[in-house]
Amino acid sequence: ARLHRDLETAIEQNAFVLYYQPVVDLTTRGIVYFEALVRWPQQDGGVVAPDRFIPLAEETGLIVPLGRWILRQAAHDAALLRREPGSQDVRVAVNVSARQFAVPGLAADVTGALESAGLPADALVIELTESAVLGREDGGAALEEIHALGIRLAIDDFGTGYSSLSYLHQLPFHTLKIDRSFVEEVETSRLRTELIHGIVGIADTLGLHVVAEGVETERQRSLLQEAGCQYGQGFLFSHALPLDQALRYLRESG
Ligand code: G
Ligand code: G
Ligand code: MN
Ligand code: NA
Repeated sequence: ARLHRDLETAIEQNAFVLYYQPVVDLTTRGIVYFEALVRWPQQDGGVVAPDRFIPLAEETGLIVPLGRWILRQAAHDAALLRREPGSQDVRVAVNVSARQFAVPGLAADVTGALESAGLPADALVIELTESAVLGREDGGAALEEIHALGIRLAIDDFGTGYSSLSYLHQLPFHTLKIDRSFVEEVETSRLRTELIHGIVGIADTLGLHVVAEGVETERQRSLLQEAGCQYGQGFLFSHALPLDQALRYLRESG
C-alpha cells in the first residue's frame, strides 16, 4: 500500500528517469538501437529497479499513465540522440505492457509522443512480450494500428511464454529478442545452441531480425554468432546508461 501511494505520487511528479541499453551488431559491435529502461531514483541517492515497481504498476493500472510518460520521454531523448553526428538514424525501443494494449488510445499516445518530439515513426521500436498480445482479441488490432504508423515491433523475452509459430507470422513483428535464459546456457548446453540456431532459421524465413538478450561473455558472443544470430544486448557490451552517457557512447562508438 505504501509502495502504491509512493508510485502514484512519483507518477504525478514525473519522478522517473530512463536509462538506455545499446543493442549491437555481434560482429562489428556497432549500435543498432537503444532500449529504454525505466528507473525510479530515490531521495537517498539510490535507484529502484523496474522489477520492484513495474509489476505493481501493471496490477494497479498505473502503468498506463507511467507508460504514457515513458513514451514521451523516450521520444524526446531519441530526438537528442539523433542529433549526435553520424547518429541521425539511431532508434529507441520502448517496452509496452499488456495492460497498455488493453486500454484504447495507445496508438494516439504513440503519435502524440512522436509529434511532440518532432520524430518520424521509424525512430521508435516497441517491445512487447508474447503475453501482451496472445489471447487478446483486441491486442492484434492495436498492434496493427501501431504497425501502420510505421513503428517497428519487437517480440521480447522470446522463448519464455507460450511461444507459437502461428502468431509470429500473423503479427507484424520486425525483430525477435531471444530471452536471456537461452543465452545463459549456450556455453554449457549444446541443445540450447542448436535451439538458438533453429530460432534464427525460423526468424530468417519470416524475415525477422534476431537479438540475443543478456550477453555477458565473449564466449557467449561467439557461440551466438556461430548460431547465426546477428544482434545482441548485454553487459558484455554495455549496461543501461543514463542519457548523458548514452550520448557519450554514441560519440565514442561512432
Ligand atoms: O531494466 P531491467 O533491469 O532491470 O528491467 C526489469 C524489467 O522491467 C524488464 O522485464 C523490463 O522489460 C521491465 N521494464 C523496464 N523498463 C520498462 C518500461 O519502460 N516499461 C515497461 N512496461 N517495462 C519495463
Ligand atoms: O524484459 P526486458 O528484456 O525488457 O529486460 C531487460 C532487462 O535485462 C533489464 O532489467 C536489464 O537490466 C537486464 N539485462 C540487460 N543486460 C543484461 C545482462 O547481460 N545480464 C543480465 N543478467 N541482465 C541483463
Ligand atoms: Mn525489453
Ligand atoms: Na527481455
